[in-house]
Amino acid sequence: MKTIRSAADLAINGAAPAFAEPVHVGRPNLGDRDALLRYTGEIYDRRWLTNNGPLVQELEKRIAQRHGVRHCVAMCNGTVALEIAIRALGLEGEVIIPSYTFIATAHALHWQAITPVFADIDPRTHNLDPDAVRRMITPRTSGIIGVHLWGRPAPVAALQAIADEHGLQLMFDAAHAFDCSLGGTRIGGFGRCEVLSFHATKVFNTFEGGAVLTNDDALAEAMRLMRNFGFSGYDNVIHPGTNGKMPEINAAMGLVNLEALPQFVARNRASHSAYAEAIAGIDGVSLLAYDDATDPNHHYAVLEVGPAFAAGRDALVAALQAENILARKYFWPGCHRMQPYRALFPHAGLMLAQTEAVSGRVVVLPNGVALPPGAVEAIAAVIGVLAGTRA
Ligand code: T4K
Repeated sequence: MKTIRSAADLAINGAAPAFAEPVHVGRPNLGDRDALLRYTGEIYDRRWLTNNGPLVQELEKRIAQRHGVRHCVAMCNGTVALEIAIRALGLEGEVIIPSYTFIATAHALHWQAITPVFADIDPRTHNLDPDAVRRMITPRTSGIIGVHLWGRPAPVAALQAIADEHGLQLMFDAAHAFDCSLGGTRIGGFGRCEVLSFHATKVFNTFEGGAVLTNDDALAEAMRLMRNFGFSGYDNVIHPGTNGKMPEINAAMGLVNLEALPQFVARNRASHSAYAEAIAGIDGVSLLAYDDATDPNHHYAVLEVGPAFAAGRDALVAALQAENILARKYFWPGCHRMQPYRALFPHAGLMLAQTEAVSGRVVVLPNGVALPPGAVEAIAAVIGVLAGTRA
């Protein structure tokens, strides 16, 4: 691989890119190929492909155990899991969420004619600021959806206190937080329920997939009905519903990846430390650190580009992408600046100063088991050259 020491070595200035193949942020973590093929053989032999099959049930059991909750209701993806959880909780009117999240958090509400109301974040954690949440409560507010962004738990106790005080439902979008803990407690049991995503790009994937975790028996029962058209046995529909079922092949992938999860997390942790070390001493950039009370999966390596980095965040992303390092500006520019929310709430930004500031300075760097050798060093070298701190 080329050595990057000065501006002349950069692909934006005409040099060859550092990588011939793209280096992705969301390159899937993949467990044992043969194990997946064995499960596939079993699925063929059983001729049972979906509709609450045995592999889905096994995966649900293991994920519920792992997260210390009574119920895991597996779904076809995280967005449908959010939609079903929102509906099962009876949310309506307005629901407070961060704007600094993946667009699915907002869309899952809007899709059901519920208004997402965006509250600002704490710039230190990138999660909802409880004081900002309080400011957005109106007589139409029915609930709050906290997001455990980057796998860092949202301020669950403060949000629960607000929910209790105002008679609101509280649930969490835990799409990033598989296997993450707060004060020794795994996420899954906070609020009324928590929603996981098992998308290909997540630390733990089932190709596509998701789940709702809850300790509420009645809620779990309602969501099981809702994900299967409301069927209770043959020919008997007792509840409104949709098709949110997870197929068996997805559950097979999940069982395989669950075995390999400790290796995935260990690799993430190691590359996170390597990034921190490699960029230490470069002016104007820092890697988002985790609090001591949290045990994260380290899946997202989140770089913050401050005002002292004269070249600016966007120039850095362009320089990395020219090297075939596909760093991402997650979650720029914030949901409130995307449609339909931009048109619906043209002045939302006035209440979202920290969201606008944070989304303007973040770059998510490639991570995961597919991170190629030399990537961390090459990325740090590009950052160093642009910062002007390396000759
Ligand atoms: N809530 C939150 C907070 C979320 O972050 C998400 C999903 C959800 C809810 C909804 O859960 P799901 O319904 O998705 O289960 C990606 C993912 O599609 C999305 O699942 C994820 N968040 C989001 C953070 O990232 P994009 O639009 O950035 O995807 P895309 O196609 O640009 O892929 C990302 C990178 O990964 C690319 O560089 C390509 C690479 N990649 C992707 C796939 C699918 C691979 O190398 N291999 C692959 O198979 O949204």
